[in-house]
Amino acid sequence: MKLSTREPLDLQEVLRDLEHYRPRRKGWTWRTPRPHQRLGPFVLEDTSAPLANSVPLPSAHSFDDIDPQCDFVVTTEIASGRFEDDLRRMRMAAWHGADHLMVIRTTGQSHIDGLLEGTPEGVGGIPITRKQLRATRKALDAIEEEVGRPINFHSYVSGLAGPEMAVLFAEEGVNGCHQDPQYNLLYRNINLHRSFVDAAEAKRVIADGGLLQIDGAHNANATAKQAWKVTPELLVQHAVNTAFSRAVGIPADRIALSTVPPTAPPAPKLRLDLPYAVALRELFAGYRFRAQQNTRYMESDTREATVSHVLDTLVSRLTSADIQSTITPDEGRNIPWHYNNVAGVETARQTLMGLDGLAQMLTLREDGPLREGARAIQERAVLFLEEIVELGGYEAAVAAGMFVDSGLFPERGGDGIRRDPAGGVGADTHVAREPGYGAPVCAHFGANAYAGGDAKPCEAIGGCTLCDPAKIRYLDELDPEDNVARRLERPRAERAAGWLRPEVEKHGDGVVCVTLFVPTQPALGKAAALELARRMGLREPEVIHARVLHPAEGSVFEVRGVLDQAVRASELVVPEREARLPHAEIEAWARPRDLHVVAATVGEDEHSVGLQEILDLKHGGIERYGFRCHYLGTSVDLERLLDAAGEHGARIVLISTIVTHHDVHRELMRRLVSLAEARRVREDLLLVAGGTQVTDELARECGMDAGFGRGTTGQDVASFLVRRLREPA
Ligand code: Z97
Repeated sequence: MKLSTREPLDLQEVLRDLEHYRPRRKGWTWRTPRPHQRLGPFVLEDTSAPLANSVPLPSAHSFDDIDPQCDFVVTTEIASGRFEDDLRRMRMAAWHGADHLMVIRTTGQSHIDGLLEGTPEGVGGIPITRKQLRATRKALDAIEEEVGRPINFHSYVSGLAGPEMAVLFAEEGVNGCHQDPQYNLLYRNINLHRSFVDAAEAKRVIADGGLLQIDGAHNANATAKQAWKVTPELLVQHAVNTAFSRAVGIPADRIALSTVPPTAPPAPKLRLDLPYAVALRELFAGYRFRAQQNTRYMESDTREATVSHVLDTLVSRLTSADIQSTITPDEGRNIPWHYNNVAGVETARQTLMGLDGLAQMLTLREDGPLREGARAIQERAVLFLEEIVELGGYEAAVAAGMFVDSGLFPERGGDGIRRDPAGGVGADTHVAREPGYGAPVCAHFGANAYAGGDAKPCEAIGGCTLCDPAKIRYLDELDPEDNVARRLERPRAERAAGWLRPEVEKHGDGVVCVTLFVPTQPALGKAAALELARRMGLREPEVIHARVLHPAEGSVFEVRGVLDQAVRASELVVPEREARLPHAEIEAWARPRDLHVVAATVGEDEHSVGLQEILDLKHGGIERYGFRCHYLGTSVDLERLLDAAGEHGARIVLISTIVTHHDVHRELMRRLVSLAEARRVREDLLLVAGGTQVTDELARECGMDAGFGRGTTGQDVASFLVRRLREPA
């Protein structure tokens, strides 16, 4: 399957002949570091190989459109509920720099003691099935070719069906997974013995399959009442899972410790988070770190979340991270939408590029509060381990509620999670192996009658599914209604008919979000915002974010609602942008003609940078083609502008108007046109306006000859001028 950058992902093509699809590669891939990389006007230090296709950061327009890629792998977590919609989002995220795509699974799947098949719809994530994994891997194989960088695909192996999931992942080319028996026990109340027995088997498969394993310690941050106080325990949780994983055979560089800076401002974030980050990286040197972003204290303010994420990323850069995992800044509202996944990824890469080369300029102090704080956390972790031993071991500690207790150990809050080692989901389901037990498969933990000697264990059956994929049984769909083919009927019909609807998550869901400021007290303002949204025609309006600006003066609301409208592509008028003329052609025509231009920002507008870029030789403006530019300055009176045009014999008048209060930009354009008419010079002049909110349509509506908005270059303006001036009169 090959993608065209100009075409949407063809889901029919993804689904075609999946039965025979095999992943192109297996195992985890890191980025290729490229220190001292020269890109555009800069030399960058902490970067990796560039992408073949991508969308650069917005400010890149000012820097030759460079799109440096940081040295960390960047994750985004996707949770739409329909895998076919996840795929489109994955493609967008990959273009924005994500190369670790995690899918959250549907609620409750970790309690299902076996595998699911087909492509049912999920809640809060997708059911993980063979078909869903295979289709996703197939799409990602094509997407990684499109962006020119390997993409790691990831989901969860914890849960009751852990070993089965691990085998499925290894068979289908999933590259990374979460696996941590403590997660089962603490957060899903799955039986302790069952969880650890399963974990041994699952970890063995993960080791042989070359998958990267991420642990689950971060969940204590997310669950504890006071997340910054569980830091000693987090070190213990990492130690338990890491030691277990090593004992089973996962190499250190395939073990990633999942870590979250535990606080958010107004907490003194770096003062608390940095010593913890240092303590962790010191104790676990040689392992990989998956730095995740803090969600514990996030509410619904995406701006606030973004600032916390930037600080989290700073902690990563100041210490280390192999993976910078991003959470959408709207996680607190439970609506991770397409563009919020992209926003999370962009926050990470923008921050990391901004911090490029930091380690060459700063070192963390080896004395003072950082060292003392790190040391204190490490000492408390050792005390924690000693107490576990004193209590009689891990089972006893869990039974005593030692974990996820919000006291800063050895203080205790008495609110830890208690589990009965003999209880929980799946209690008594583990069976002791008989002497002589055997399994004719290659990835298997512990005693196996088939292992030993030179032959592979699976030779007894002529190959296991990991050695001979032809043995894999592929089930297509089990449910005639709840499947991807059914769900695609409407999108396919709509696409064929050229209908376009807004969406945030699922094809054509119609969801839009409007921002309103209402000038009254909060409760009344909220009621007004909802009613106004209804009057805009939005169904099921819901306030997803509110922020008081002043208790009496007003609040700002973000309202989500469904816009039940579709437009037909064929009925839309897309203004055609004329291609730029080549530099040489513009110059050959303009230079010999000695054309004068008068230019100014008008009204009371002091924003002159944009206009100067259009004019100045040094910015590649129109002077380079031989236009004789007379720049009159800022806030210039319109009469004076026309006087100057007369004095210089100018054919061309360029005005720039950025300010739009009271529609002053329209007003100025209209007044210029009527003044020129009153002086009977309108026919002799080309009147051109520019500004961030100016469009060609708007300028012409106001009687100007042309308008230019954001992103315009001197070449654009010069192309227009030459085309118009060389037209026969
Ligand atoms: C993450 N941001 O890092 P279920 N196993 C482990 C986990 O941490 C999780 C699951 C399984 C988060 C997203 C939190 N972690 C979610 C070690 C979940 C998921 O299907 O929800 O029971 O398992 O991944």
